[in-house]
Amino acid sequence: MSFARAIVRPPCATFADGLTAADLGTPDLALARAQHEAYVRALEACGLEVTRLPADDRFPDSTFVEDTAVLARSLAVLCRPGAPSRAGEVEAIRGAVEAAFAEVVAIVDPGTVDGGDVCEAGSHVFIGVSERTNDAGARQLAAHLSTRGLSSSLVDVRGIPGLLHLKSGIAWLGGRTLALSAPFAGRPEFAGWDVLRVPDGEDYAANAVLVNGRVLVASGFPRFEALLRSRGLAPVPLDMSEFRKLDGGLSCLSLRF
Ligand code: CIR
Repeated sequence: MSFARAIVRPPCATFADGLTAADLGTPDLALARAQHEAYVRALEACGLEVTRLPADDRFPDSTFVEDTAVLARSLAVLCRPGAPSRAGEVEAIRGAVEAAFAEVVAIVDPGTVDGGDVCEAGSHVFIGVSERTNDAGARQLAAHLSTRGLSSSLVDVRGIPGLLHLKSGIAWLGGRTLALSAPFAGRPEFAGWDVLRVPDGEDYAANAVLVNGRVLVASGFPRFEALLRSRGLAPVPLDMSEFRKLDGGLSCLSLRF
């Protein structure tokens, strides 16, 4: 799976009011914007054409665009975020998604889906059932994906301390390889996959993104980086400190397609 394009939205003036359960302090907006810019440059260095949407002060979490849509093959699925404060972000992204995809469908009531719960792994998609993505939403998404020949399976991630979304703890690294953080290691949902276990204490790094042969990964996790290298993968470390303060990972800053 290679990517040609990405959609991003820089952190807005109200960014520090975003939802968080992390106890890491208040994010610094100027630093977040600089980190976001470095992230965009990394996507461009991987060959992607990046559409930068304008910052949107109405929605503090609007820089986490990944949660608003699932882009799989030629299909775009608009999500229905589980957090009420984020509901309006979907309308705000709709135009950009419709400009790029001929077919756009949507998750509807009573379903809720956050894109951060959706992990594409080749022709299979893992869908997390979380505090944000409910069973109805996961099943609607699975039905939409099946129309594109994508199989899917549900992974219950509720009750895992400190974990917001499925992709906060797992990443697809190409082929049959998955990076799994401790809470996911050994779970039957991943039987038969080649597992790269994220070292203890480096769980945050699990939210890595494979982009055209390179792996964007949060900086500061040397053992995970070394593991990636040992598998012939090229890590691109990026400072995510300000996004982490809002429970945000690296994947959630872009929609890639
Ligand atoms: C939220 O709680 O919704 C945001 N503060 C963070 C969203 C992070 N999204 C993601 O990891 N996909």
